Amino acid sequence: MIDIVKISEIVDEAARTATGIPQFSDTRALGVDEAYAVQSLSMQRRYARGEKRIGFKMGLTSRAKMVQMGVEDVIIGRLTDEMREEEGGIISVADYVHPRVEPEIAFLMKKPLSGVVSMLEAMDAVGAVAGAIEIIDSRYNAFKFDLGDVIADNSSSSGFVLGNWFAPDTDISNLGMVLSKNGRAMEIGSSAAILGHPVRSLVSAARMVAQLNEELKPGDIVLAGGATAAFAVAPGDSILLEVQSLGQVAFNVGA
Ligand code: 0L1
Ligand code: MG
Repeated sequence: MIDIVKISEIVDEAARTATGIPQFSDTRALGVDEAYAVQSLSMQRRYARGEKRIGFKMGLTSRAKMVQMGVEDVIIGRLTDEMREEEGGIISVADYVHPRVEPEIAFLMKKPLSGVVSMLEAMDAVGAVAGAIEIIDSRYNAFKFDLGDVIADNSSSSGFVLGNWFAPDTDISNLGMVLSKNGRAMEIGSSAAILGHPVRSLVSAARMVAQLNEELKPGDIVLAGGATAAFAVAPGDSILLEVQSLGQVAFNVGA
């Protein structure tokens, strides 16, 4: 029988110490429900150490990533206060196993939201929107995992940087996004690549938190998912995201 508690300890310790581990699917693949149970237990360990739950991230939100993983639905992970990195600051790669960055749209919730909701109901619960850079980091060696592995590993949730908040009625349906490294554009995309409209990702988040017996609360941050492929960062890199209508988000990478 699979030991959910033991696996949650292993993924939590890998995240805490930024140490790569073998994927569990090499020996016994985790089902989706088992993987979310592992994620919940590993998050309980973080909360017990004093980290605060501050929201959620959505993953596999682009068609390309779904096809790559052979899945039909998005995945969800939890955000804590310790994952937030300072805009304009320096992140330390020592805090990550092998960090990658991707351009995102973030929502700041002003009302509770959970269950099956429409896009209009979802937007009515949003207090502000922002450009954001997610710093994903799989704890699995060589970034290799199956669906159960990645869900168990908090859906690669590891760090994020937020830009300035803008009014919730800002049109975010099709915003140009350019993610650059050291002054060179590495990924160019549109917010429309996030499930066709980033608010669809918030609708999915509401459905999925309800399945986890949670809800989106006022003050929660929701990262809607990557608009392009992610790329690796290394010490010395300067990362800049420019989002049409939402300004810039930047940080530097240190040892
Ligand atoms: O945020 C994401 O879409 C990443 C989800 C997990 C897959 C990965 O780490 O690439
Ligand atoms: Mg992401």
